[in-house]
Amino acid sequence: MKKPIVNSLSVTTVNVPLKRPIVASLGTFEKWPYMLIEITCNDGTVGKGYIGPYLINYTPAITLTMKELFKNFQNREIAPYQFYNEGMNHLSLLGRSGIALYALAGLDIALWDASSKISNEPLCVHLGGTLNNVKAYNSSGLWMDDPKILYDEALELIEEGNFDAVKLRLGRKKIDDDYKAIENVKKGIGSDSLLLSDFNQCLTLPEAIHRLRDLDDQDLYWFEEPIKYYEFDGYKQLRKRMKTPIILGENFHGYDHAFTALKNNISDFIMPDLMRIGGVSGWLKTASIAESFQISVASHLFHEVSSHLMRVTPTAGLLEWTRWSDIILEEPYDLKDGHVVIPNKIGTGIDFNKETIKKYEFKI
Ligand code: SMN
Ligand code: MG
Repeated sequence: MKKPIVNSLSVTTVNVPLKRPIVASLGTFEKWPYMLIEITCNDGTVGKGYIGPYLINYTPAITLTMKELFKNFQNREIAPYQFYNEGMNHLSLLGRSGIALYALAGLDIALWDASSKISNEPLCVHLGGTLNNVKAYNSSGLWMDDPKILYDEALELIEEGNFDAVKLRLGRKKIDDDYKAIENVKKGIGSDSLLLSDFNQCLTLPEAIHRLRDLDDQDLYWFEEPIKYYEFDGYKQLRKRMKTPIILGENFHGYDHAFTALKNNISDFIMPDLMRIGGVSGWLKTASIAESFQISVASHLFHEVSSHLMRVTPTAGLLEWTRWSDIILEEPYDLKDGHVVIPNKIGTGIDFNKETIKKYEFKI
């Protein structure tokens, strides 16, 4: 049976305001860049997807890379997984990571959306799964702010979607301020909720040994990225020393990186990032790798497509949810009892908000 032909690509970049600025050790962000990708096929199907590559000034380079990569797939019958594998081989010449991989991921996400629309089913069903809600945690706040404001914010985050899990950023200069932050957030969320923590790689190994040992009895659900993401030996040491599970993965560039990390036993759980792992195809490979190591998979940002992927991830854990993408979408996904509701629509159900594009389009 013939499949529709992939015709054209459009990439639009927006730089949108955040309701709560991100104050993290990796930087302060008042705005967040999104690249909106649309791929049109000759039957009129339009596959849509987005990536969020952190640094707005690099988006023109990613757009050009995407356009160049797309030439390899243009005028061919749509085949997302085939295109991804060819794309990764092609990228060997540039490096299978960084902005080249982000570009391939953006194309891959839009191609899978188109392919599930052509099959007339939601993405998770197209991938062989079933439609259901996905358990999530609220990651929209609790930044490295003054611990005093965190009680109210924690309450707000729980109430936002009847959540029972939130994530707090840690690694303040003084450990007492981390303790205060934990205490205030715990008061806000109550004893039945999970408290996750994220250090955003801000500690050296000796600092992490001290800080994590001190916080090891705080009943935190996980310690995320305490040290630089590539310090595998350090992660192994921390895992051996701490009771609290260690997680990383948002900085895995591609499934091969995830494989090396798991082979080296460096974490208890992983959290691939849809963009950095290489889109839907990169995620699927990573999910199989995690299954073979019997490691639970959380997600990082991009909750819309990630929620579909969690439905076909055998060791799926918690989905990360934020409000940041609401502004670019025609209809943000609903929340129900701490779960993300995958809409019963064909594809991913992602449609871009034209007003937002008009107002926040980034042009060089
Ligand atoms: C994070 C993600 C994006 C920007 C800042 C911080 C964080 C997370 O590492 O895991 O949500
Ligand atoms: Mg993180």
